[in-house]
Amino acid sequence: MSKKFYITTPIYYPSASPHLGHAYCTTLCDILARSKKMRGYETFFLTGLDEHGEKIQKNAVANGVTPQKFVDDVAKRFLSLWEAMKIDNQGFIRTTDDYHVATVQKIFSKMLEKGDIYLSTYSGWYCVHEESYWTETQVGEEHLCPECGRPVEKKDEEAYFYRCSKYADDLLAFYESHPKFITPEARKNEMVNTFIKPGLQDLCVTRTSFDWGIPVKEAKGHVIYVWLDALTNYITALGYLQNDDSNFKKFWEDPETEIVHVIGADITRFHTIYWPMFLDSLGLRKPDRVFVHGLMMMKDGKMSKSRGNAISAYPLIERYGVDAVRYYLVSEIPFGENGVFTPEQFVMRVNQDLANNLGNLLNRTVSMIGKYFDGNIPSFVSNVNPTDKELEDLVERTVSAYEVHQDDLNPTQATMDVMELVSRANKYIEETAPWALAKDESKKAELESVMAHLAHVLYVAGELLSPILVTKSEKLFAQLGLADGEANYDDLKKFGKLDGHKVNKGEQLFPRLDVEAETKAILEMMAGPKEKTAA
Ligand code: ME8
Repeated sequence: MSKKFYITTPIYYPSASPHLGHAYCTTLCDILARSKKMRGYETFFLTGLDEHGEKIQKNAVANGVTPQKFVDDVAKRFLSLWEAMKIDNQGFIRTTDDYHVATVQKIFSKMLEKGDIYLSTYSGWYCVHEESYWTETQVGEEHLCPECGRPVEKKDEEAYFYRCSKYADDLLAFYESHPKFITPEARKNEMVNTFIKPGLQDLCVTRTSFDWGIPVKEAKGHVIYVWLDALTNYITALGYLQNDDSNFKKFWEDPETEIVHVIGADITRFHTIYWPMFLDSLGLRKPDRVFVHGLMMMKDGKMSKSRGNAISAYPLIERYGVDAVRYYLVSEIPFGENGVFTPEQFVMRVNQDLANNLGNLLNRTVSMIGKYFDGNIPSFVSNVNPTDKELEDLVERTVSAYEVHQDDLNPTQATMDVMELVSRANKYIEETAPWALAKDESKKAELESVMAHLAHVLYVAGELLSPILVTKSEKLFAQLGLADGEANYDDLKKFGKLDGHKVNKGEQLFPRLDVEAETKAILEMMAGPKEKTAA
C-alpha cells in the first residue's frame, strides 16, 4: 500500500486579488506535495476560498455588487494565478459550493444534537476585520482589536455557542502527546499560555447581524460563524458526510495518511484550538501537523490586501518565468520565518543560484561532453579521480537529507542542500581541470569519469528540484538526453543511469539578469495599481 499525504493551505478570503503572500503559501505547499508525489506517495493537495462573512459582504457593497458576484469575480483571479504558478492541486474548495454548505449544516446539527453547541446571548466587543469577538480585557480601555488594532464595536445578540470548556483538558493532553502537532514550537507555547491556560471561553458560532453565511437550519435568521464554516472545509472537500466519501476515507480516516495544515501565524488559534475541538466533537482524528509559516513582508511591513502594499506574482512570472518565481519563494525565506521581499534579493537569487550555479554547471557540462566525446555521456566509473568518491557520497547524502528535510516540512533547507551539491560539482570541475585532461590522451579515463560524474549530479539536481522548477527541469533533462518521463526518483543513487545518453545543447536555462535594469523593473511592478476594498 502506498504511503499517503494530505496537505492544505488556508482557504483565502477572496476580498481582493491574491498577492505574493498568498502565492508564497500555496507554492510552498505545492512544492511539498509534488516532492512527496515524486517519492511515490499518494497525495491530495487542497486549496480554496473562504467566501462567507461580514467582511466579504461589506467589500461587495463597497464595489456595488452582490456578495456572490463579488466572490465569483475574485475566485477567477485566484484560479488564474494558481494556473500561472503551475499549482498542481487536487481540490479547490469554495465555501459557497453547494456540497460544502449542505455538509456544514449537517456538521452543525450533529454538534447541536451532541450538546456541544447550545443557545444563549452574546455580548461582547466585535472586530469586523478579524471576524472575532474579544473580551473587555483584550480590547483594553481604548477598545481596539488586539489582533489588528482597529476599533471594535459592542454587540449583543442571541447566539449559539460551542462548549470549548468541555475539550480544553483533552487538547492540552493532545499537545503533550503530539509534540510536533504545532510547529514552530514557539507557536504552541503562545497558544497554551495566552489562550488555553487562562481559561477558554465558549466560542460564539452563529451570527444574526448579517446574512452572508450558511444558514442555521434549526434557527431562522442565524448564519454559521465564518470560522466554523471555514475550518470544516478540510473535511467537506474530501467528501465527509457525502455520498462519495472515498477521498475522506483515504486521506482523513486512514491513520496511515499524514495530514498537514499549513497556515500563517495570524490564524494559529483557530487551527490549533478550535479545529481540534470540532474534530473531537465529530469523533474524528486530528491532523498530524499544523505548520505555521512566516510572512512575506514589504519594507514597510506586512504585505496585505487591506494595506494596499501588495505585489502581484503575475508581472514577475511574465518577466522571469514561473520557475524563477517558485525558486525565489522557496529559497529566500526559511519556511517558518518571516522575510522581506526586495527586488535586489530577487535578482540576486536568480543570478547566483539559478544562472551562475545550476545554469552554469549545465552549460559547462553539456559543452564539454559535446566537445570531448561528441555528445555521448561516458560510462560511469568510480574512484578514478581523487574526489570522485566524495562527490558520489555527497549525492547520496543529499538525496537522504532531502527526504528528511521535506518530511520535516523544511523545503528551504532541502533546496539549499541541492544547491550545495551543485556548487560542489562546479568546484569539482576546477579541481579536475577537464580542459587539461583533454590535452593528454593518457588521461582519457579521468576525463570520462569527470563527465559522467557531472552528468549524474545534474540528473540528481534536476530531479530534486523538479517540484520547484516545474518547467525547466524538463529542459535540463532534455539537455542530458533523457526522454520525457525517463527521469525517475528511484534511480538517483544509481550511478550509471545516464550511460550511453547523448546530450543536446539547448538554450540557457536561466539567463543572467542585469541587476540594475531588473531591480528598476521590479520596483515599477511594485508601484502597480491598487484595488478598492472596504477594509
Ligand atoms: O485568514 N505572507 O484568509 P486570508 C505570507 N480565510 N503569507 C500570507 C501573507 C503574507 N504577506 N498574507 C496572507 C484567512 N498569507 C481565512 C483562513 S482557513 C480555514 C481560513 C497567507 O485571505 C497565510 O497563509 O487572510 C495566511 O494564514 C493566509 O494567507 C490568510 O489568508
